[in-house]
Amino acid sequence: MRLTVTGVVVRAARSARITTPQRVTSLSSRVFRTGCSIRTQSTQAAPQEFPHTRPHSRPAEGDLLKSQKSIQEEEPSRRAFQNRLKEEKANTVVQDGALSGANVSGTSYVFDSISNLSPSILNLTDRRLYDIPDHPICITRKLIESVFSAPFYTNHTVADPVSTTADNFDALGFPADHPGRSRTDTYYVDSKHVLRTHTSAHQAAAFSHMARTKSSGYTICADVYRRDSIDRSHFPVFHQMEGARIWHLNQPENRTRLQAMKMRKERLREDIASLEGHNLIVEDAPTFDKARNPFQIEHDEEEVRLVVQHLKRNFELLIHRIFTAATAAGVGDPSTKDEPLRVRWVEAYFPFTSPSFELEVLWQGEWLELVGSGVVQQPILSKAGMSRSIGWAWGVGIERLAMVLFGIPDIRLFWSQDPRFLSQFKRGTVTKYEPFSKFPACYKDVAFWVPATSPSAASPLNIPDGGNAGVAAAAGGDATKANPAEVQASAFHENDVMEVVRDVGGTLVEDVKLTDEFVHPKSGRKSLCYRINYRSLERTLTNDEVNALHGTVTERLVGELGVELR
Ligand code: FA5
Ligand code: MG
Repeated sequence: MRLTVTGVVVRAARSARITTPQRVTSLSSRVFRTGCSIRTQSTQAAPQEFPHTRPHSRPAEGDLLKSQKSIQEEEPSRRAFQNRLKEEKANTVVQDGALSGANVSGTSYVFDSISNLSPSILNLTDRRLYDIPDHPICITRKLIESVFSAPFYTNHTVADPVSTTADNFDALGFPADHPGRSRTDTYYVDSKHVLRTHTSAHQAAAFSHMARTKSSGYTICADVYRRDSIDRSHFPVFHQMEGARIWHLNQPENRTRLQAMKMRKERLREDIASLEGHNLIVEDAPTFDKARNPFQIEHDEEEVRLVVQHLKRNFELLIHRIFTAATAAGVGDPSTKDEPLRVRWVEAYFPFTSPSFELEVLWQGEWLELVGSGVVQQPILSKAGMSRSIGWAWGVGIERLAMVLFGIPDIRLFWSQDPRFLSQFKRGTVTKYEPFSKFPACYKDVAFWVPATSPSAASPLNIPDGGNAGVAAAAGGDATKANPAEVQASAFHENDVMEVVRDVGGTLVEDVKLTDEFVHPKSGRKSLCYRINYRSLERTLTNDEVNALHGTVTERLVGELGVELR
């Protein structure tokens, strides 16, 4: 079903200003703190830091499995090591005999049997690209904030990448066996802490703050981490922004609850009517399916329809702004620039929203998923002290928007420190990215027999094996993204191969593809062959350099994953 039709044509210009003024400038918002002390601060465009609300130093469950005696023996040296970590260089793995750990964002973590952080990922935890004014990630963040701004929204960022498993999974209703919890998909700092897999990890804290302040909405931007496949649109670190809007129930003493609900629906209608129009082509079917994507028992269906309508129209407005700015900057296929933009809402399933939706956009001939969203689960709002409120939340991938906005073809470029990349972007401005050169690729194959068990699959806490080769979308809650047609032996996970390659090759690897797979007819052993494409974005790699990298990859696959080379 098509709802809105009329194309928008914006003529190409070398550089287009973002069309909306940066309305965040007059924002007067609050900082969220442990306990209740709240710092009020007036800002000039800078969003608020959104710190953790829970203490970090909980005992690791792996330790609880050990005998009391061994804990007594180990405890003093463990504590001394933990103290020492505070003085160590931040974000590097420190080893001391049998103990290892790291200082991440000022907090010391001693690794346990669940930890699976690699040095290369730790090294990326303090880059804060969303805070560098002339960086495309920051420019895109500001553009989103200009649509979701005061007086309805306060805008925040969170620097500390570590989240408790309680915040990242439990508080959001992830079942114990959800594939998103798997060590093959998620980076565990220790058994109780992860590198956040999505910005929804901050929902509980944000909603509690909203309950205290009776505020109506927020955005939170942060870096998120997922063990994933390697190609031009996947990187183990990317950026998300979470947005939420809540309508509280105001019930004056002389009104019944029913009358108050009626007034709130009226307010919702007014809020929808006040949204700016747009002229995208929107496919929006099926909008609701009561069996697959149900209304919540606490909700009034008519009101949910209004909340969803507000969510969808508001997000469409953002997409309209982004694509208008991109087209004006001359980004995209010139042969289709006069055609109206097509977007579609499809059903999705998250443990923390119902009903849930994703928005996809037709970009260069393919449907590209931009955002996951839905009506917030009422128990989450109730737990935060808002049992009588209703609202929506969404989580958008900033790189996905930025690649479209600036025409950036490879996600690795966002991490480049090459001035030929960085000098192309200016705050508040959308410019078409001009590739400075394409350097030659160097392909290397590695073929091996898969072992019967793998390090990631073995977990004393029974954190599930992901079982979804190369698909880490489940770490954001969407379990339907896990691929049931598993091609690997169940104890072996492709993401472990990816992690070794990423750790050795870093941004010098463009992609890794499975090129051959077979099972030996007699022994039943499985063989896999991966093709690794080494290509720098900044220079030509020498043969010796690539051979050395590939040699290290091969050695580590054997040493760490127990594969047998063919
Ligand atoms: C989530 O992460 C949910 N937390 C979103 C959400 C928030 C739903 C609030 C409901 C309410 P998902 O895994 O689909 O969902 O990721 C959200 C968006 O992040 C995607 O639509 C996409 O734009 C982006 N994204 C996901 N994986 C990647 C990736 N590997 N690389 C780049 N962007 C990604
Ligand atoms: Mg998704």
